[in-house]
Amino acid sequence: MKFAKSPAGTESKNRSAIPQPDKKSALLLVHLQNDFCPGGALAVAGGDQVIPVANACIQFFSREAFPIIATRDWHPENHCSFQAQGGPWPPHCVQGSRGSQFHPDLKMPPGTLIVSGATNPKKEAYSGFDGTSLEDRLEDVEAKTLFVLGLATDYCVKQTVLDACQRGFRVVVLEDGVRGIEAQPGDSQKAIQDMQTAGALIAHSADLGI
Ligand code: VGL
Ligand code: ZN
Repeated sequence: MKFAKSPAGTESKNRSAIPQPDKKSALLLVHLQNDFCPGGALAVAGGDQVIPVANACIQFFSREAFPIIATRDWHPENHCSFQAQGGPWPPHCVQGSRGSQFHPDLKMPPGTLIVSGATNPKKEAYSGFDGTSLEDRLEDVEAKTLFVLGLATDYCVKQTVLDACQRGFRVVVLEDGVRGIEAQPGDSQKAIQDMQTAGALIAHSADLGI
């Protein structure tokens, strides 16, 4: 296995051995949808800033023909997480709406596997594994290592990463490719720590030579 050099000053716990993508890797893009970007219904500050990072990773994985999977938050209009139903969130990512579409600058190649989540009106599901075919898709492509980026750090990225760690995947979170909702200041940093504690490696896209 090759190891990437970290840029000076970025070394920290778990940063010592960032694996490089190989054919047993998958790129997992979490919720790069309009509603989580500025102007969207549940906008994450700087959410659109992860799109260039995603595109660089996509280019790398496509060139090598390594698998790319995009999850999308895909709610029915009466989803229990919406305030009208007593939930915490404004309506967002309603199936088929403009807000539910992937960000227009995202260069998603043909062949990207799309996994839709949180489709049951009665159940919130932050993890991409919850009630979806994500684990089967990852088995199909024989992925062992997941490179994860997307929105939002403190909800769906975190839960997806924790579930992936629990399922035995090696997980690399690309820190420059995630942004959080920050319902409470510090939530994103705490989420990064929780993911690291669960065994995820925290890296920067530059660590991959991307
Ligand atoms: C998300 C809140 C509600 C997320 C989705 O993608 O992190 N957060 N729905
Ligand atoms: Zn949602």
